[in-house]
Amino acid sequence: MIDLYAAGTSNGMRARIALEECGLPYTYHPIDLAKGEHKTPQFLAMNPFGLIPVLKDSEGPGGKPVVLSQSSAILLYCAEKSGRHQPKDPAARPAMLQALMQASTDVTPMFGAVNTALRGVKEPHAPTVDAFKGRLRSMFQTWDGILARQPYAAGAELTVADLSLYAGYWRTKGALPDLLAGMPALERWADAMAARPAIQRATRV
Ligand SMILES: N[C@@H](CCC(=O)N[C@@H](CS)C(=O)NCC(=O)O)C(=O)O
Repeated sequence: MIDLYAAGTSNGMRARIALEECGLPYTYHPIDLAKGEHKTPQFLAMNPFGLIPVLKDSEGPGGKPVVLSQSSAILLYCAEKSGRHQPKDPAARPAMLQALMQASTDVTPMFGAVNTALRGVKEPHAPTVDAFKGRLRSMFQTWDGILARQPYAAGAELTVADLSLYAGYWRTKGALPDLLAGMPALERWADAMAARPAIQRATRV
């Protein structure tokens, strides 16, 4: 049995997309961040950093229970458990890891920086907001160029890197759609991702 404790953020969505795309049955436990449900003693016992998402699997490797945080760790865990969304050819794995890390550790935190600078403070500092927005837009522009040359984030096949990137794209599209204007290849890729039944189930929040 798998339980996912998450919210409708980019990192939370990454974990949810992972479970849906990997076809792993799970129970979703929405965590209300505004109410501080991620700071309760019960939650901190699962993740002492007090951050979502957290996955609990009662039947991990060797039949042993697993408690796992970090959305990209959850993504890779689901891919390994299901055998899905990792390149068959080991030679394609470095490109997958590179694309995965860019999406997870560059795009999503930069979205978080924009969000914090824009909405997390009483009086947003316009030059800071613009600088973070510029960096985020530039990352998506680079992805637009990459996706104009190849169908998926890491090359010819859909991998966990696409699932990670889509979580960041989905969150940005919802909050800052103007930032993604004029990126036709990225949009084509995102439309194809959004049409996937597993993605539709995950993003139905
Ligand atoms: N690197 C972590 C980041 C987790 C994270 O920052 N989670 C956010 C939501 S996207 C959170 O729980 N924020 C609540 C808080 O900061 O109090 C991951 O990929 O899971």
